[in-house]
Amino acid sequence: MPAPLIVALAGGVGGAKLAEGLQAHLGARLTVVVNTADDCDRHGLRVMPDHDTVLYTLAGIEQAALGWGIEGDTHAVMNQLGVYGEPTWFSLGDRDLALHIARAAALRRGDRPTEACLAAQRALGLAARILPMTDSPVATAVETDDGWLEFQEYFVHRRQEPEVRGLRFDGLEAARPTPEVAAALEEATAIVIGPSNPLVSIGPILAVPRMRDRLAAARGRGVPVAAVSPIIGGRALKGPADRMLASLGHESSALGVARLYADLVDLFVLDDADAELAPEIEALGLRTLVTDTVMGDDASRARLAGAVLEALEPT
Ligand code: FO1
Repeated sequence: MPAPLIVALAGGVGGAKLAEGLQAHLGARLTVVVNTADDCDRHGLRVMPDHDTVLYTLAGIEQAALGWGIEGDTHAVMNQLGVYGEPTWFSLGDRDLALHIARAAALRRGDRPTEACLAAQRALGLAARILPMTDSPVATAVETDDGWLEFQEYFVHRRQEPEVRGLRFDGLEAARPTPEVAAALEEATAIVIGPSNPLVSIGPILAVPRMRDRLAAARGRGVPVAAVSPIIGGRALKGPADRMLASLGHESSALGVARLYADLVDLFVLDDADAELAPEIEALGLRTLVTDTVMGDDASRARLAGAVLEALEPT
């Protein structure tokens, strides 16, 4: 029995919490493939919110109350940027800015985003590895009644208030999984889709050309794939996933998410609160694991991760 090599797909906060639980069990045997379609240029620096949220969470330094940024960070630079007339609605802490400055320097030296991100992970002493889904620029655009908005303009500046009528992932056609992502999926003994937004966090990862083929090839080799519902009792614990599912014509429920992943996964993990949906999810051809999926602290992150890993072990 080969030692487990788990690949998790994650977006922001929810996926990062499960990734931390998985890292507690797996250490260096965990690779997290993160969405890069939320990435944006701020003040001339490349910010990678989903990578950085997972990075700080796996390093144990994330802002506990918000899930992103660094706990206890200061904002002297942001305040001074405001003095110079720079926009300050996308709030970057001083220590967070150090990552963006170091990464911008690495990119200018010709490093790929993957290489720059791996260097930051080594510097913070991470056991697990985080891989951007692609090294090509991909940007989510959100269609609203006010027209198309850049993702962070929608998510942060407009506080996710506009109803989402459509999504676009600009740059996707030219994107490919990085060699590191391709190799990780080749070597994986199991794959876990984290409880992130299925449309704008997991969706872009799955939409990278060849990514679904590589996931299907892994399943064809008998590699089990699980997905953890980001929707509990019809609601997202954080973020706009519930409203976005509804406004884009899907059911905002664990069953609605299971339908999105039905052709990709073997096991669907849903919360005790949604136990009555299990039969309909199993009717899609999926195994189900009904458990407590709320990750309020490190112990509950590790517990959920352990339950998922156990359910993925070959019977
Ligand atoms: N989210 C906010 O709601 N307000 C912010 O000012 C903000 C700043 C920010 C800075 C760096 C970073 O990595 C993430 C940040 N986020 C902020 C969260 C970010 O918009 C979301 O985590 C993702 O884009 C969605 O998953």
